Amino acid sequence: MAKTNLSITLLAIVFFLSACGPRQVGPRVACSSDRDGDWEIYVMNADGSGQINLTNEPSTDWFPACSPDGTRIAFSSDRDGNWDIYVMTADGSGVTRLTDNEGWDGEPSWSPDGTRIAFTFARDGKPEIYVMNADRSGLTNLTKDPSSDGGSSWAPDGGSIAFSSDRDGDWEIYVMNADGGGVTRLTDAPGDDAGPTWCGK
Ligand SMILES: [Ca+2]
Ligand SMILES: [Ca+2]
Ligand SMILES: [Ca+2]
Ligand SMILES: [Ca+2]
Repeated sequence: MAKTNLSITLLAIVFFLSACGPRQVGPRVACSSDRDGDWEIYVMNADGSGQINLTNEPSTDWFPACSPDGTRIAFSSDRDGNWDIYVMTADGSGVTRLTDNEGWDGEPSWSPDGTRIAFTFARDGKPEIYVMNADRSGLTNLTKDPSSDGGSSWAPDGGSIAFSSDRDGDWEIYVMNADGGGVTRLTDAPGDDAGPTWCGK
């Protein structure tokens, strides 16, 4: 009887703890915040509830990008003394470093099928758009242009990538094939144009 009571008590504790924990309701929002004194990646429910610090690490953690299926989050961090791209599962576990180089790596963007990540890599102060497989293999420079290129955003059909570049003297929006070919300038405005993102499917 004592054993049965203990089991019931344990079950009640587990139920209580699960009921009190953050509840996930539908798609969540990931963001960066320095509310605890340094930048971290947070996630929250779409109504702002259940905010969780996923990185909880004293370095700067920025640029969260959720994989299309919501199971992984790519981000950029200087935790190893240099800005690199990392990926973790959506609960903050299993952090894996994907890049390991002297340059600045940031702004990750997932391919729609979740197999590749485009990002900005500034090797010698000359940012380029690179792509790699999500297992860090197959690193490829897509832009190979002496000007600054950054802010990549993968098209919903996976076939092209929008980005911004100052190659004509000021920042404009461009689109290229996912292999770096077929570069087309979309804007030609005198001011700076940046931060492209795709709307719709
Ligand atoms: Ca941090
Ligand atoms: Ca780096
Ligand atoms: Ca460049
Ligand atoms: Ca412009």
